[in-house]
Amino acid sequence: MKEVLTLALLLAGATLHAQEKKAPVNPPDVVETKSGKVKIEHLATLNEPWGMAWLPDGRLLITEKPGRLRIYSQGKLSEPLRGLPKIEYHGQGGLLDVKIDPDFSRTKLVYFSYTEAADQQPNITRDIGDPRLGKFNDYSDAILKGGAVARGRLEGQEVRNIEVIWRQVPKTVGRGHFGGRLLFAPDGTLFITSGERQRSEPAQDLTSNLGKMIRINPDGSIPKTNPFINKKGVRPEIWSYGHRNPLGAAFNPATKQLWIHEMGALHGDELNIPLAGKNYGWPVVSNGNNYDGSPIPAHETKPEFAAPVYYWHPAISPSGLAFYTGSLFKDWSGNALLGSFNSEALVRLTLDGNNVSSEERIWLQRRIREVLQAPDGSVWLLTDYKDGELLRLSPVADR
Ligand SMILES: [Ca+2]
Repeated sequence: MKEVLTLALLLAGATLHAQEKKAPVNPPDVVETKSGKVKIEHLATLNEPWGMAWLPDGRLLITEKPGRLRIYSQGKLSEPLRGLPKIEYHGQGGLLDVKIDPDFSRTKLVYFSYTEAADQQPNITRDIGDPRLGKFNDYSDAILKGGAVARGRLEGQEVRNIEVIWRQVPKTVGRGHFGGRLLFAPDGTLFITSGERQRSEPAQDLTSNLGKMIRINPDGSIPKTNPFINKKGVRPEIWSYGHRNPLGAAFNPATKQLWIHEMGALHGDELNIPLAGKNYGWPVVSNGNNYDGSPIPAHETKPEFAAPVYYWHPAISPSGLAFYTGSLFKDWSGNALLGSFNSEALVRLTLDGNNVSSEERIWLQRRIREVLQAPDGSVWLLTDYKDGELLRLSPVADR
């Protein structure tokens, strides 16, 4: 009987994993918002697009999770660029974010995050379960792997001289939560969001770099101003810890501070301002519960952990974050824009200092993976599907 139950659970997990979210058939091309009508233009179709970055000449780098990096320019997508390392594409893992060097015009360096398999694979057949993950336990994936960040020179249709500048430690089997967003700070250091690989506890373990905000120099060395640089037994690239799976990071231009959001478990998605050396509480505290329904103490009960500035219950499952600084959307100046899977929306937050004063969910009927402001002030989005979209949002002109 017990074996039957185990098999049933395995099958349930496998079925869930195989269920792909279908892209909507006739999504809207104009939506009504609090600040007028917004036009949605479909620019290109991509296979699970994840991250994008502008090149100085106006072309756009876009990643596809299965392991392709393309350039979108003048209405066309390029063939995949050559030269990328071997990428382990499975579940939430694959080719993730892309950014260009702050000094790109001189260095031609592009940075990308991805999932890599370990050279030596363990002799096991499947992952070990964690009841707290409930239906999100994925027993089908036995590859030992972890997130990595590499850089290389962009030359024509090729990325050359690839060097790996950071790796998640330790590599683990199965599950998701790689994090993987990249963000250059105004001082030239590189922030990386590192998820806790659905293992929870590593987020509090300072000998591991899982469940952390990471800060390194572009060559992979450690900035001397990092909070744990000289602390014995602590990984020096850690900026802040106690994070779950952050998939959005941006600098707030009003305060010059780093903002991130992170996925909660069963609800409790968070908006955080990660300060050097601070502990953000996962998995000890959360404003949500585990997927099996077991409770987690709320942030308010343990003030020793830094609380989120805002949270979502029920969850929106945020991915992608940008602060709007353009002039095309006149009412959006200084607002935080987030993509959302669950609510199939662009989420617009109006801020009052570090507080969220209002929230608007612009229902696009699509799971939004990434948000990027274009040089002309339009807002470009990626959607999270096998046949995902590159979208351009702009205001419908007054008549
Ligand atoms: Ca937290």
